[in-house]
Amino acid sequence: MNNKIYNDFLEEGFLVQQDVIDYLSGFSDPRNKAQEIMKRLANEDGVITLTLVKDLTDHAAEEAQKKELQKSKVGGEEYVEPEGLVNADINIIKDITGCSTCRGTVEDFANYFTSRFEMLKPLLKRDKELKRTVQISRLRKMEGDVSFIGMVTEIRTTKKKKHTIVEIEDRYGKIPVLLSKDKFFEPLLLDEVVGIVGRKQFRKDIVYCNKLIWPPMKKHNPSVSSTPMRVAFVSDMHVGSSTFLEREWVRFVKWLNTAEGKKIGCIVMPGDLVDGIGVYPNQEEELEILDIYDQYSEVARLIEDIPEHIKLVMAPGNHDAVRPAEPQPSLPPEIRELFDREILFVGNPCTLKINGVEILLYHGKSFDDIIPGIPGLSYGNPLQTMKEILKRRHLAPTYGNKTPLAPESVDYMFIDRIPDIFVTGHVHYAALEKYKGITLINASTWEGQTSFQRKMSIDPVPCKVPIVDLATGNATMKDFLNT
Ligand code: D5M
Ligand code: FE
Ligand code: ZN
Repeated sequence: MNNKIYNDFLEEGFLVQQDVIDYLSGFSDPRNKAQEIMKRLANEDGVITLTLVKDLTDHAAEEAQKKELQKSKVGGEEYVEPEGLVNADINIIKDITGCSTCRGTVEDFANYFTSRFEMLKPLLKRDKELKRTVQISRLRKMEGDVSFIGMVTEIRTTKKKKHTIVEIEDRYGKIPVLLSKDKFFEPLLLDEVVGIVGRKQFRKDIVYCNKLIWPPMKKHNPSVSSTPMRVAFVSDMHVGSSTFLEREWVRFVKWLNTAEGKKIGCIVMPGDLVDGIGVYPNQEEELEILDIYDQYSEVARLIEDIPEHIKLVMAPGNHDAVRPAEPQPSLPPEIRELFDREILFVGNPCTLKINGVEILLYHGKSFDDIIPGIPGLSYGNPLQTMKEILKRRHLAPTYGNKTPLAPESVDYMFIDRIPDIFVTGHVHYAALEKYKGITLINASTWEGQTSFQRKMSIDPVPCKVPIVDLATGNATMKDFLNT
């Protein structure tokens, strides 16, 4: 039976993990259940994971139960939730917290890169020009048109003619690929996985590239909440920093207590809650609070007056008290216990659903590698960097430069699901845009310019709050700096 279910998925073009097959075997009619799931996942790309399947099966059961309950409440009439003060229904879809298996061994690294490669391969294979790819080790004996998939392990420029040569590697081989300076090629990042279409001469150990291929990305059809729900995004508070903007923060919390503000049902905080200790040299000169626990206790005090019904989701960033290697797990118990209200602590990155609307949150540390790696990107235009991330289906394409990565056996930084909302922080900017059906957000900061940022010419845009109405998909930005 298990093989049959597996083949059913394969026939429809889905790659499925073994634990999904095991899970489905527990249903009375597993093949039927599998068909039902495939129908609902028609727009899904990548590997079908157990979390995804469980989410679908649980959600369907929950919806049916809710409908029944609502019918009984209002005698068969359609039930409408009252506006305001509604509770957000939050589901975690993907999060490393509690699932880390890596010990940093050589084997872990090998598995990690294989996972990155294997996850991207089926997405790239959807492009018709990559239908007949070959393993790189077989290229040596080939000539004429060739196509293959591999990881960029080196980028260099030829001395005289200034062409670009990239080394492309798969599990079994490696080959240089020439990108002629006379042709336009979109920039490549080190360690990213990409498709190559080119020409090869017999016995010449180089491929002349005609085209680089990234996973296709069609326009996304975003989900909306069936009940009123607004979510605010608040990043990079940096509590403890001497430039923390407390007056503006208090203004924001006061607004949350107005009739308009109370329509917010959830605040998502994608990292750098505190400024931390020893994050960069001589940081203590810029700190108001010198103890990490005291910094979190101060966060707890600052959120005290946020209305009770507003759910808070907190993820860590590179200044927070968890391992710096991404994916980062959620804040540890000794920090959590400093908060006396209920908070949903999640990892970084994290995929979650709020009232059925899928949000990918990522603090954004990899911006520090992507921005210098791609000509034209800048700290003042984070949304462009987010588009480059989506294009590569990877939150941190370059390994081990400024972005520390933990070699987990499954690549948590791979974007297997296109979110409805993609939110980042880190660059202390505020921006909002709809892109291919996805709401892109960079969620500002509550820290004024530091001397480090002055040296780096980083001009923060603080105290802005992006707000998304999940029922309509409308997104706005509220300013608490100049009001
Ligand atoms: O990051 C605050 C700002 O500083 C943000 O714009 C990124 C930038 N930043 C942080 N670290 C680096 C490095 N190593 N190189 C270049 N730019 C950087 P925060 O994470 O809040 O300190
Ligand atoms: Fe920050
Ligand atoms: Zn940061």
